Amino acid sequence: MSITVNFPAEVRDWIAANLSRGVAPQAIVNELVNRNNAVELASAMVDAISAAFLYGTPLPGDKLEVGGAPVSYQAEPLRVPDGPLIRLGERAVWVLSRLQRPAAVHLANFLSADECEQLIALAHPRLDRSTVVDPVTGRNVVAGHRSSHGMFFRLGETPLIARLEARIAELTGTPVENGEGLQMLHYEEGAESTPHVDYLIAGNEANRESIARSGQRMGTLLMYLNDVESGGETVFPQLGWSVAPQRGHALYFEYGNRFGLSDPGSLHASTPLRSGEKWVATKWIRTRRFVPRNQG
Ligand code: PD2
Ligand code: ZN
Repeated sequence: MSITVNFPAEVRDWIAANLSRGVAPQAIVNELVNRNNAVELASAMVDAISAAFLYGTPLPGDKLEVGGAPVSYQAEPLRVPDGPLIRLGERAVWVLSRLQRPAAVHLANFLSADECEQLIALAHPRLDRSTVVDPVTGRNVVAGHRSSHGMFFRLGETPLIARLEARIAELTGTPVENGEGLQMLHYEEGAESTPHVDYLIAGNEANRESIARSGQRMGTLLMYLNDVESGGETVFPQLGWSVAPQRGHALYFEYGNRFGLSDPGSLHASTPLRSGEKWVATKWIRTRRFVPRNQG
């Protein structure tokens, strides 16, 4: 049986702020108990915010259900066509493997060698330290979890970009306009991307605004633009699965389901590059049309 109790906004925001800065959930529960909350209520409040962070759902409102069923993520099948060969316009793309959770497909021949080289040539002069939106100010800052360099193309910026975006839309069964601008990443020796999820956590205002403008991120397509000799693999630590980059290959994985939950099992990283360089193009896909900041 569950009961519904009031959840004051200031308590909710205090818990969210502490979880965001890495305070252990149990320490937050202890502090709430020290402030005269029953341990069951303190645990339920911290669990509710932790679940919102884990599953990328909105923070709870001013009511809290105590003793309800625990949340869990149900994976849904990809909209990617079946079979070992997928025809996307003129292009024949080969399926190397598929995975159920997170729903994923690993592809060969998604891009031609010429397309890979053109993307690299267009991006090279525009590279900068990889950035993310600062949780507090909402401004772009150097990304703590990535030591690569990167840049973004605008949607449909060149005929090549537009052609690739149409191919991605056909593969994923999502509209072109749901895609964020294509991001190019360049890793040099030692560069990595530490474990993270790509969906947005509603623990800060910048992410809440982004989700309100464009919906949550629901899928990521990684396109590998060069052969990598050593290191630089995309790994999924909770699965023990790793994908080695190879020119023209792509990895598509989805982590959003129709109930608005995101899959924490999609946690992934790029291992430190041991030699040479690594070029990747990333397309993040939203549940709705992507509206960049300042264009809402
Ligand atoms: O470069 C990669 O393999 C990689 C791994 C994890 C890129 C990203 N995440 C990303 O751009 O989000
Ligand atoms: Zn990522």
